[in-house]
Amino acid sequence: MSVVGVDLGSLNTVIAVARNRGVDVITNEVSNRATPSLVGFGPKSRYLGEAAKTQEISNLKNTVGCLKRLAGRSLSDPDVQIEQQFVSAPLVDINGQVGAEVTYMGKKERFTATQLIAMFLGKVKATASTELKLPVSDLVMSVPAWFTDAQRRSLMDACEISGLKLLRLMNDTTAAALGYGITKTDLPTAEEKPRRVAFVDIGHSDYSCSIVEYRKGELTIKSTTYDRHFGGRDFDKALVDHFAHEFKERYKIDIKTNPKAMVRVTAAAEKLKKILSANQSAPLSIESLMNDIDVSTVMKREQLEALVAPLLNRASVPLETALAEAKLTKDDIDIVELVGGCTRVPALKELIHNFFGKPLSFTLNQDEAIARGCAFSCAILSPVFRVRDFAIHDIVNYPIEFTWEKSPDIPDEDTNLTVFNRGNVMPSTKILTFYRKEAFNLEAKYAKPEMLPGKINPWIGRFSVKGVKADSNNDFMICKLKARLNLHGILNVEQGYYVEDVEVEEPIPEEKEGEKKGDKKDADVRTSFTSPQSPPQASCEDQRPVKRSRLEEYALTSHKAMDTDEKPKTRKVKKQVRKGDLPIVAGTSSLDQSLKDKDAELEASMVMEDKLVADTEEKKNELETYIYEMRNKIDDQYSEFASEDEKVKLKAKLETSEDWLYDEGEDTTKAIYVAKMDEIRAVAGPIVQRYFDKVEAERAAIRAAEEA
Ligand code: ATP
Ligand code: K
Ligand code: MG
Repeated sequence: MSVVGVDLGSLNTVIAVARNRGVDVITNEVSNRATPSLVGFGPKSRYLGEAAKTQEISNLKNTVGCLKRLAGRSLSDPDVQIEQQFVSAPLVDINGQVGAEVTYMGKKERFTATQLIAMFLGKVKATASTELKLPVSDLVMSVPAWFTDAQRRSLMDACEISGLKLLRLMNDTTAAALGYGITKTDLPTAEEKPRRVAFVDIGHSDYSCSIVEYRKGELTIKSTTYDRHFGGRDFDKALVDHFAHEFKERYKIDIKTNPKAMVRVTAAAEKLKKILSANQSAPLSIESLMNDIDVSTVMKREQLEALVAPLLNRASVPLETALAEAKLTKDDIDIVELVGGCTRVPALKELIHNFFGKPLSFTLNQDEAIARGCAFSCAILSPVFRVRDFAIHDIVNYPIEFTWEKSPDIPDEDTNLTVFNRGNVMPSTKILTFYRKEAFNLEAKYAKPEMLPGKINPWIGRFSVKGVKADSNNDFMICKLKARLNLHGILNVEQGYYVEDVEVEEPIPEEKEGEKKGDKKDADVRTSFTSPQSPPQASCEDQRPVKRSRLEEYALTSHKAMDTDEKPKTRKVKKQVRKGDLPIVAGTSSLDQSLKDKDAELEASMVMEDKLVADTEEKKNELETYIYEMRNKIDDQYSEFASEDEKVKLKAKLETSEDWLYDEGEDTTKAIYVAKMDEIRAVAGPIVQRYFDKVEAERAAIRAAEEA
């Protein structure tokens, strides 16, 4: 079984695998350690990753990038309109989901963002499996911390469609933090002051900062903040806008009217930007950019900095917010670690350095840290590896509330409750308690839509609780629901059951007598919901109860047994005993299983199609190579093993085969290439055989001589 970590970047995707007691980043089919996150469509097959990049300029309308940023979005989302500036294929609406329209195998086709991501992940899977020489299934993948439930579910569906088993969706900076911490042997103990590290990740499209506290065997994310539209591509765009203007003035060409020219200038701008990270000035020149005009220009680093001043001016905001939310000051931060390609920009490095007032640390590989962290996480979660456990306490970024219809039996019941707050630990489970006499529904949604990216629908899910009825006294059923914000950062109501109050007599634990703990226990039940993972206090108490008056009736009143004998002291306690399950029917933004199965089937058939095209191409190449090889050898190596007549015949065969290859054989089926090869082999075979017989005879003679 494989253990794989994937950093799905908006520009590049990095794949790491756990093996040989370590984690390695693997290379793809052209030996690159990062693969372009691109999907392209052609007349016969798809182009995935590197192939899509190679075809990009000649296939703009059918190439889709920024894949993950489209996940879980709708076309009308203003954020998607921003993405369209960076995606060359036209984005379209597909039943409320954004997708792309492309020409594939000669036909106009539409694929949802989820399908497009699944296609790309299929390539990731193939790359990993080629490298590991194993079928790949389990993986941990990274995601921006600011992704919502719908965005995360889209990525999860994509994994399923591509036949991958996602063990965890991990926030980008959390993955970097895990990679950093898991290898450290000198972390403070539980009693000591934690080590505090700020991780700053600025990539191609977004910027995140997490403040992380480390103690032996665990990390806790204290805050994660972000700028969702801040990255290398915004630098590139500023440069392109500048050059578009310059070229209009100087060369009288308008590159904005020419998509190919735009792409070429964007590529050149990115290169120039990178050179400016190490140099004070850099040239840019492109031949025959438009209307046969060559362009060339030079830019200084300070010019670039002036062009991106609006970005630089807001670059410290995520850092300030991160400290404020972690309730820490700059002096509390021990180490500042930078990851992501864009943190190589000197102006940003300087800004971050000045902000924290301490030297920056680059102990992590900037481009690979997140993928490595994901692979570590996968190793922790996978049964095949034994890894020192490392606890990861992530954080809730958007508050989540539940709403429900008022119970007809509780006229003054509240109808909403915030269950997860920003800053709460994630993953976590909360138990919600309802008093009901009949089946009911509840909905989960983000409590503060204004915090969400773009115009993402705050709705998370609808949960119908079945099997609820009044008991024989026409009294309420006490319904308990387990709401879990899970490892992926998505919300589910995982379980429903009902309980009954039963009075039991129990010994009073000596040490707890009259102590606070007893009170806490009461609080546990008195409040409307509690978190089994954190002590039942503060946060629970702070929440508004589902319905205070009802709850008080059920409040647990523990009291000492009244007898004053020397007998062991006992008390009567009302305990809630689980009596049975309540089925829950959930509707979320995940795809219905039937749709997912359909997409998975389609994906599998496209994979087969691509494989057939690739195999056909391979057979054609083999044939071509064979023809050239035989032509060279027949007058050389094989010359003495063929009669004149055989030579003439073979050469004629090679010539007609070659002609055929450039004519009707240019584009045919795998079977025909194989047949053609067999035809040549039939003629060449006896000659080659004689050659090998001779070689073998010589070898045998040498062996015999040695043994003699
Ligand atoms: P994201 O995390 O935003 O989804 P990503 O993970 O694909 O994107 P990275 O690989 O971290 O992004 O970074 C890519 C960006 O970093 C590109 O814009 C690239 O041009 C930029 N970059 C890489 N090297 C340098 C450099 N030396 N100087 C300036 N920018 C650089
Ligand atoms: K990346
Ligand atoms: Mg990234």
